[in-house]
Amino acid sequence: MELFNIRIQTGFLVMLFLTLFSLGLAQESDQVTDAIPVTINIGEMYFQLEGQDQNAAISLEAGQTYDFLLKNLGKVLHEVQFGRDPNMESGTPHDYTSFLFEGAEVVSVVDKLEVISSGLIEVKMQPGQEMHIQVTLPETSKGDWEIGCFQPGHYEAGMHAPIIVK
Ligand SMILES: [Cu+2]
Repeated sequence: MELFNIRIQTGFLVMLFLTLFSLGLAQESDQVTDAIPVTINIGEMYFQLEGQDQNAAISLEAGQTYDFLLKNLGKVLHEVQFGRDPNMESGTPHDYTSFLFEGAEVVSVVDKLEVISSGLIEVKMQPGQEMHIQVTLPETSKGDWEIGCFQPGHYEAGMHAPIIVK
């Protein structure tokens, strides 16, 4: 099974820390303690916050640090992208053309593996997988965005939700 599949923004890792460390240590880091936790459940064909409808809008604040916990509760592989303006060149939506975390330091944590990257394009998640994405939203990120899945047919089937950054 594919454990961890992340595409980052710039095509290279500005800082690559493939560090094994205990979950206890991870929870003591500033990134986690200062961050606002946001759990996003993922399934066919939705993104859903606790207490909200499927694919309901997600409100965030620029300058704030978030610890997104992504959970694939579905039965199939899903993709997670935070961005806007899907590329329609091929006639069907294929990846966003701009990305919410562009230029931001993104800490991706899966089990005991932590990767620090500049920006983030997509994450692929197998059924049952969970991961954390810790990021401070840039002040320049104010506006309307989306979270979406570009596995074949999923975006068209409605697998995207608005993200409003204030
Ligand atoms: Cu999907």
